[in-house]
Amino acid sequence: MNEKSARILAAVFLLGGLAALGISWRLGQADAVILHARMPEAGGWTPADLTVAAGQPLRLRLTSDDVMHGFAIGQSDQPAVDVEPGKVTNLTVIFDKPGTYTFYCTRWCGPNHWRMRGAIIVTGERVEQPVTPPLYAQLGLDIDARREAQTIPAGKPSTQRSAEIFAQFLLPSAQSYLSPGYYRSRSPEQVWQDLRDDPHWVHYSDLQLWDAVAYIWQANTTPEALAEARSLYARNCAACHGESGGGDGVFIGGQVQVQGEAHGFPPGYETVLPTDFTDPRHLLAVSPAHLQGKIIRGGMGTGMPMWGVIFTEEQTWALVSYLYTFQFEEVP
Ligand code: HEC
Ligand SMILES: [Cu+2]
Repeated sequence: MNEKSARILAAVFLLGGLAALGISWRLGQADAVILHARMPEAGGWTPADLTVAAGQPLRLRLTSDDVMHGFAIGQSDQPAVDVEPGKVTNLTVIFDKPGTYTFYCTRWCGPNHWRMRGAIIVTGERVEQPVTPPLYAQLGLDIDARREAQTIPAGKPSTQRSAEIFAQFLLPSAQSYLSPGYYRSRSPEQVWQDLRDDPHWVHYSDLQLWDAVAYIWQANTTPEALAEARSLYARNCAACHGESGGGDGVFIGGQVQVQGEAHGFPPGYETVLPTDFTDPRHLLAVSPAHLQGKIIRGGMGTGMPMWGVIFTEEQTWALVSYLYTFQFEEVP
């Protein structure tokens, strides 16, 4: 309903003697927050912090002062809405749980688009929840250490190739290789080495063992998770890491420029390029726990954004599985 017809409706109610309804409608408009979107260089979201009580509606009137932006709330089911220049998008959201939620821009509005974030502080009685640290922290992994695989496959490992090798996984001796605890804490290269050192697998060739590594990866994901992650990747990661994972996304030219400046260095100084996920020496040397840790925490000044406040834990694991599709032949 547009504003004009709402006003007319309210007037009609007033005439009908329902004054109270008209007043409450007016209050409803008055407590709406006007949220302006601007490119990060021009200030990002204004205001950048919003506060609302749990269970209370937060009424937003979203508008853009420059280009097309998008609005979404991290770790919520709220679908993203477009924020168009010169237009107002009304949105009402209600949070049941107190806490701090991150809202962010969903349209690639410029090279610093991913910096366009704000916070919604939801007040209320907090139920103390035990916090489980992410797996990389539990394992004490240094996710900033450079790693390089010494052993890489001669070709792309495939889960399609050999029925014989997969029959092995039905044997009790191979079951522990399929457990999430094992899979998540080891790099593909370490898994390969474990199999190579296992007397049960001694008759298999190096490439067959890589196929087994791919099988372990596939057993720890689902086609649905990969499909969700593919779209998350296309929307949130491809602009830097590249559509096909090569680290050559369309925003890289601009990003390298802003990198140094953002940290007070001259342009082009201290730049880190996005990881090339198609490089087996790199991706096969890092475990799912490492990749998830990087996604959650971000790159500490390297330009890799922090996604922990945006995605759910399931979504981060799905993204991790998806990244290995740049190394392993995909599930048909
Ligand atoms: C603004 C550019 C940018 C975007 C967007 C971006 N990244 Fe990155 N990413 C980087 C840069 C730069 C690095 C390398 C520096 C580093 O490792 O900290 C990196 C590194 C990583 C690493 C670390 C790899 C390793 O082995 O240490 C992972 C994993 C990763 N990105 C995943 C993602 C995912 C998943 C998304 C989307 C949800 C994403 N990135 C979006 C720039 C970006
Ligand atoms: Cu934007």
